[in-house]
Amino acid sequence: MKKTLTLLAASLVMVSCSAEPRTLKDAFKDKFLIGVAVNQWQCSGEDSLGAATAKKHFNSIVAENVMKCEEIHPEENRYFWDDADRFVKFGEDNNMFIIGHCLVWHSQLAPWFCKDSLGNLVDAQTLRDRLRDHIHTIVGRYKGRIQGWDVVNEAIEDNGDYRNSDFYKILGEEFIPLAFQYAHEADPDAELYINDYSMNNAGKRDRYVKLVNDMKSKGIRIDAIGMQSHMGLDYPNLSDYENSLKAFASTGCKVMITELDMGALPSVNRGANVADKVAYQKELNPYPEKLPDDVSAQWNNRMDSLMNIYLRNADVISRVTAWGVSDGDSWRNDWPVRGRHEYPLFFDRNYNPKPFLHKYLNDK
Ligand code: 9MR
Repeated sequence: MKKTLTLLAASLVMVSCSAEPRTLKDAFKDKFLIGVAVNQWQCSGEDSLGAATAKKHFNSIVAENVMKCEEIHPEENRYFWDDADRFVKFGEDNNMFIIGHCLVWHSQLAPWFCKDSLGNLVDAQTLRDRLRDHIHTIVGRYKGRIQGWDVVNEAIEDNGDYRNSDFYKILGEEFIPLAFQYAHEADPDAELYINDYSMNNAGKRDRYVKLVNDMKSKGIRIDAIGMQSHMGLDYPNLSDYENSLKAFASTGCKVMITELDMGALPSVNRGANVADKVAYQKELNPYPEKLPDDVSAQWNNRMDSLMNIYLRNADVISRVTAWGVSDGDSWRNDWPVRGRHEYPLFFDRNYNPKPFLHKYLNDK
C-alpha cells in the first residue's frame, strides 16, 4: 500500500513537471492563428532576438512596412522587392501563414500614384489602370506564397463616412470592390481582407457591415474583416468592441484581429490615424524606466479580458496578430507622441512574455 502511494505521488510529481512551458502557437493552435507584424530587421536576421521570438511563438506574420506602396512601388515604373522578398522567405522558412499588407491605403501612398505630371488628380480610367497594375504585379509575384492580403486599409471614417482619399475622390465607392476584384484575379486562392482601426465605433461598424454585405451579394470575394485593435487603457469600451466583432461575423466573413497593441501611457488621442501627432511633453512619458506595478496590473487585466473575448468568439476569429514583436519595436513609442517609452505588446524589451500570457504558456 505504502509503495503504491509512493509511486502515485512520484507520478503526480512527474505529471506536474511535464507541464512544459509552451509557445503561444501551441497554446492557441485549436483556436486561431497567432500572428505578429515583423519588420525588415527581423526578416533579414539583423535583429536576431526579435526574429527568434517571432519564430518561436507565432505561426503567422504580416509585413509591418515593407509592402506599403511608397516602399514597394515608389515610382510608376519601379518596384522595390528586396525587403518584401525577404519577408516572404522568412515566413516560408518558418512555415508561417503569410499576410501581405497592404494593397490600397491613402497613407504611405507613393506620391505619383493618384497624380499626373502636373500634380493634378488623374482621371478615373488612369487610376483603374494603375490600381490594376499595382495589385496584379504585387499579388501576382507572390501568388501561392502569400496566403492572405489586406486589400483595402482604412477606407472609412469613424462616423461611417467614406474617407475622402484621392482614391475616393477619383473613383468614389467603386475603388473598394475594384481592388478586391483585381486581387482575386491575380491570385484566386488568396484570402482577401478589408482592414481598419477604431472598429468599435458604431458608425464604422454599420458601414463595414453594409459594405461587406453589398460586396458579397455581388459575388466579390472577401474573406475577413480586420479589426486593427490599437488600444489604450481607457479605450475602446470592450463591449462596443465585442459588439462589432459579432456584427462583422454576422456577414459570414471571418474576423481577424490584425494589429493588436495596447498602450499603457496616458492616452492623448485614439484610433491609429498616422497623421494625428502630438508634441512631446514630459508628463506624457511618465514611465521611462519601468511600468509601475499598479499600471502593469491594470494593463495585464485588460489584456486578459481581451483574450477572453477572443477565446469565447474563437469560432468566428481566424487570427489574432500583435503589431510588433516586443515593446521596443512598437510604432507606439513614436505615436502620437514621438520618443515615449511605451509598453503595448506581448513581449517586453527583453523578450519576456507579459504576465497575462503566463497561464497560456504554463509559466509560473
Ligand atoms: O507600425 C507602422 C509604422 O512603423 C509606420 O511608420 C506607420 C506608417 O507607415 O505604419 C505603422 O503601421 C500602421 C499600419 O500599417 C496600418 N494601421 C495603423 C498602423 C499603425 O500606424
